[in-house]
Amino acid sequence: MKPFRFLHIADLHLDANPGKGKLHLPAGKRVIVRDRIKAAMRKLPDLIREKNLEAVLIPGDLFDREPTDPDILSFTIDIMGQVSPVPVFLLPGNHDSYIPRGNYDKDWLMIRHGVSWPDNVYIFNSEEFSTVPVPGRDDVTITGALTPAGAAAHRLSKKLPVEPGKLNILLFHGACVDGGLPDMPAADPFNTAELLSQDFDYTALGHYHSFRQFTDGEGKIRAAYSGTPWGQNLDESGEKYALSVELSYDEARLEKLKVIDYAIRDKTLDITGIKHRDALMDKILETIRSEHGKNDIFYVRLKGIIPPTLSVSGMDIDIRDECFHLFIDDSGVLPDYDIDRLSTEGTLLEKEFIRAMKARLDESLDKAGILTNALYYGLDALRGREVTPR
Ligand SMILES: [Mn+2]
Repeated sequence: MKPFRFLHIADLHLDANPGKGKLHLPAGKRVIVRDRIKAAMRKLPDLIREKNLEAVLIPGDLFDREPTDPDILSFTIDIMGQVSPVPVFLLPGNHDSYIPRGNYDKDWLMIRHGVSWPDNVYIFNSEEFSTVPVPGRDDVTITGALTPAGAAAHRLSKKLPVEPGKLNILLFHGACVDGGLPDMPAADPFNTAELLSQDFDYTALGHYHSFRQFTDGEGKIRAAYSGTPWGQNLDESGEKYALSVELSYDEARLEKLKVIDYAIRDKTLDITGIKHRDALMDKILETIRSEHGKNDIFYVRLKGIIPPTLSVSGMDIDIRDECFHLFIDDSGVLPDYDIDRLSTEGTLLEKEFIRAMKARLDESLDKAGILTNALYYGLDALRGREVTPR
């Protein structure tokens, strides 16, 4: 039998607001990241042709939200049409549920926007598992079901039917609850044993945003999370992929495809011993250069003890030739105040403040972390330093 080759791409989260929150991406740069994601989308049809892929499998969260910006929706529909005649199997996720008058309501889209999903796109629209053939490949089936709203039972604890003598693939948007993955209970829970007890040759998983593969007792890859193909938030740092899968009865061969031209880099830097801003700047630039992605977004977490003369907040580093964006998180640094000495030789106010705070620390040891921070905030303020949250 000829192997079946397909693209597994999940959790694209189109129409999200990239860089919001901790990355502090300004509006102008967010537009650029959105454009980079669109450019990656535009390249997909050619990539699929070049790699001779026979189908596209999207197990959920193609869009970040409902309602989606109509222009992004129209753009996405256009791209999926360009993939034709290659079929696209689309499973709505927990971010882009199948709802009446929503992204996947074909009739409504036609009435509302005058565009709708092309014929090569098959959308799973029932909470019951259903199985469909792949056009042109009557030896391959695709099974899928919508993520039920609210807390769900372990639906993979029951064995789902497969068609003997065919390659059977499951699309599933759900949370693997064992194996040290982050707790994301908002979609169908399952555990590794339930997943591997199924008779599917491959399960294309969506929901988690990092790549992970599941191998059975014989060392055969039986399922994978492709992860999101592009990071948009701090918890999506590092390399991201879509998967090119070549599936036969004997094996699933996965190839990680980088489809985006940037990554989010989450770096921690111990700056103990750094004496002034110039040296700190060098150290940060050195970190950026060690990765050297001109389009990359850097989040640099500083930690350690710094001299009281060094104030990190408000520091402006020229990164034009280095990377796309840099945010410095200095919440992990402590100024090297000699508390003992200040408590006897500081200004009258410093001495009084340290005495009062130490008394509180002695009384409430359970709040030592908060009170120590308060002590440092107070000293920062008394010395005219900018007070930034730690
Ligand atoms: Mn999800």
